[in-house]
Amino acid sequence: MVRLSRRTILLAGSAWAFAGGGACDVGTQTTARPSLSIPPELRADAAGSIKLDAQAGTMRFLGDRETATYGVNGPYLGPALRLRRGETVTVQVTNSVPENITMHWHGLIIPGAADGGPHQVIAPGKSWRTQLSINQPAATLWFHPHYYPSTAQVVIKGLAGLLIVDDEEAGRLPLPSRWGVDDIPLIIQDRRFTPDGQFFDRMNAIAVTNGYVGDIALVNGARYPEARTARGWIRLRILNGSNARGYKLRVSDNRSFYVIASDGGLLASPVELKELQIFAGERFEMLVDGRDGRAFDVVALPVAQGIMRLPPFDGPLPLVTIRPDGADGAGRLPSSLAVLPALPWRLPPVSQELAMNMFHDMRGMMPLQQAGLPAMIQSGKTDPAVVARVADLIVGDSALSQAEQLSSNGVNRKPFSLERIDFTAARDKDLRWRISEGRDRMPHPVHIHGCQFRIISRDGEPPEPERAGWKDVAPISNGGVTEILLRFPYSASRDDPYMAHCHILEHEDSGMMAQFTVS
Ligand SMILES: [Cu+2]
Repeated sequence: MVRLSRRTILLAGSAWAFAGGGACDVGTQTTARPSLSIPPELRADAAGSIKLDAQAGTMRFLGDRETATYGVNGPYLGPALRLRRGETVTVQVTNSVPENITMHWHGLIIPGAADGGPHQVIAPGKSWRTQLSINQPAATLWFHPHYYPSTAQVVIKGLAGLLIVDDEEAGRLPLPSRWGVDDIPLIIQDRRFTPDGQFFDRMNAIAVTNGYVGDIALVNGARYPEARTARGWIRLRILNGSNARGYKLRVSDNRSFYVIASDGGLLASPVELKELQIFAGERFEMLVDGRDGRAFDVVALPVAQGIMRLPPFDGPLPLVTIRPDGADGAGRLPSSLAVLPALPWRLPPVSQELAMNMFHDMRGMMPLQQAGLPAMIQSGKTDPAVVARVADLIVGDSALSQAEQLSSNGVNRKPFSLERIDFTAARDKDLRWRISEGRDRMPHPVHIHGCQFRIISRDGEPPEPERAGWKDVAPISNGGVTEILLRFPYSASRDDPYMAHCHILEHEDSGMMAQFTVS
């Protein structure tokens, strides 16, 4: 069950135009469709080493126009790293792009020195070698740069990839697991292009307040691609790799799907849903029954946040078509998946508060109000004049100075500083943290490095069943409070601290991040 706040319902109102079955049966259109590209799997070589090269390239996202891009071992996005529990690998990341980056292993439980946070800078032309010892359950994780304060811009250009942990327990389950055949990765991102076909990217007041607002959805780097898959149960490994946008996903013919895993691994048992909300940085794995061989689309429905409801996100938007009409698949849906430790009956006291703050949100909200956006959302009808005015603000509002950018947002009333350790957490101990939001009414998907945690409660209620397993992103919204139970098995020093931050990358790059040591 997805719980709806009063405000969500209010905003949804009559604009909820989704008409149920068949409304998105656009998969049969005859124009040429791009094939879904499947990122190649990359395992450690015989010497236990993996080489990643962040490089510049070009892609054609829009017909014949070339867009300058970044990618890892390719022009856009990267390979799917596959690591096994118990394995230790050496990763060498080379920076062949003309700006500073880092490489962060999002969701991997590793010491601060290997984490690839903002302190582990890889200058252009340089390499960074680190060891990763894998000791956590099978999960769909990902990697992306984490350089402060320009993570957003390099992720927009394409620096991100999947990191999949495999283990014996998950391997014993009969889940679909043939990569690209019945085990399909979907990296969902939104983008906006300039008139000359380049990625739009500007840190103005609209962006640091609302996050990046694209007007095109890409899946694995293509617009509305299609995939031929095995006929049978199809596993979709979904990464919301968007800078800011959250999605409410549905399958086009209204068939149920079964969520089997959250950020950090398998759930206890599958969760049957018709709709799944996925915030920036989150991953879910789901199984869809494709035994009938009928094509279906994964569709994005409008979300509560007004600016994220601009066209084409103002109605059901098909993201990708899956045609399960190949050879018979072998996977199936087990009734139970993994043993998740029960939350302790007696919870530890709250040892850390993390309040997400927006110091100048009115600077980014007022112009939208003046442009008539909230009124349009309330009316439930898309008004081209309002859409044009808001689009003018998104692209036309001038960039903030760096000083303005870095002081726009914060955690616990302070904008991020690389020089200040914000707090210390105890190692190897159950900890309870309380994450909250001010009065800005923005969703903030909060990511904590160095651990996988469990959500104790969200606004006083238990988490949705699909968020009751291992998580590394805790969404908070509508002035809410989320409590989490976490444990750090490794240390993080003053030189290599862990980060706790909002995964809206424009918030992260404008101060909504804190750093902490573990000892
Ligand atoms: Cu945020």
